[in-house]
Amino acid sequence: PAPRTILLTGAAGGLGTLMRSLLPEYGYTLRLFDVRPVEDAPDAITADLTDTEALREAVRGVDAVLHLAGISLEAPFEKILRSNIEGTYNLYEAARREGVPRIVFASSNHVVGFTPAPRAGEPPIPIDTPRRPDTFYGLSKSFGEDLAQLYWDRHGLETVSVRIGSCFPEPTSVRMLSVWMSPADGARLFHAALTAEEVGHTVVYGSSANTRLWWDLTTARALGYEPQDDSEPYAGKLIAEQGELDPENPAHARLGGHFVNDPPIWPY
Ligand code: NAI
Ligand code: 15L
Repeated sequence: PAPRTILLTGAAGGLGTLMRSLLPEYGYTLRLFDVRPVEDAPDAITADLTDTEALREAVRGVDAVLHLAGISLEAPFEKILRSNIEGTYNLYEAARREGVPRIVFASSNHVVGFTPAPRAGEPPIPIDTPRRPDTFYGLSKSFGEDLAQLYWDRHGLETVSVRIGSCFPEPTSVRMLSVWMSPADGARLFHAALTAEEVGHTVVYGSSANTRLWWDLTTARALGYEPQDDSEPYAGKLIAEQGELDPENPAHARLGGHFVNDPPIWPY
């Protein structure tokens, strides 16, 4: 049967807020979870991913989890370890114990962030390209994908890991023209990931059907995802303001953009 009741973790965040407004149209009832209070949602569960009891209760009886909670940018390793690595483990363990059959995991393009972006005429980056995390953040998402594989192989808990590009209302950089996922396409993709049959552990890139797309959407389309949007209408204005991407600039030349060379915020 199609999943109906979904636990949405990270419900107070940017993507969580977008999905709170878009996913109910697909017929889902959302249970909300975040360490921060969720605006206008008095029933939301306010708890940390380290709170294993709260997680057990939160997942009890749901048909699936859309796991968006976590640190969404680079941060000191200790923080990433707690929220993204241990936090995601705690969620999977709660789901396994409560018999939740499927998790849709918000992975990230930063799992493969050091991969050179394809130049014009080169083929898109395949989903099985070697992982090259660009940050501790990307490394934590790589861990999440492996955790998902383990829980599928050992416990039959299914996951779709979505390596999201940039999901914001509009693209705001020239790089984002290549990696943008419109919120409406995000909801389409999460819906496909929640409802496709027999996904085992499937890894997909998450973006719209951008003219300048850098990666291959075959595995996403195989779930039934049909993107409707393209960043191209934003190209003229963004390129006029920011210039074309410079292949000599590492922050332009690799999938992860500025994540690949932002100044380290951790002490070496
Ligand atoms: P965000 O930072 O706006 O939201 C993340 C939410 O998770 C926040 O509301 C935060 O309070 C919550 N959270 C963080 N640590 C927590 C913990 N220990 N326990 C409970 N809740 C915790 O990020 P955004 O943009 O909404 O992203 C959502 C997810 O999608 C993140 O996992 C992010 O890594 C991933 N993602 C997002 C992309 C995007 O374009 N928005 C791109 C690639 C991945
Ligand atoms: C991510 O993983 C971040 O969570 C998001 O805030 C964006 O920076 C996005 O990647 C991106 O690569 O643009």
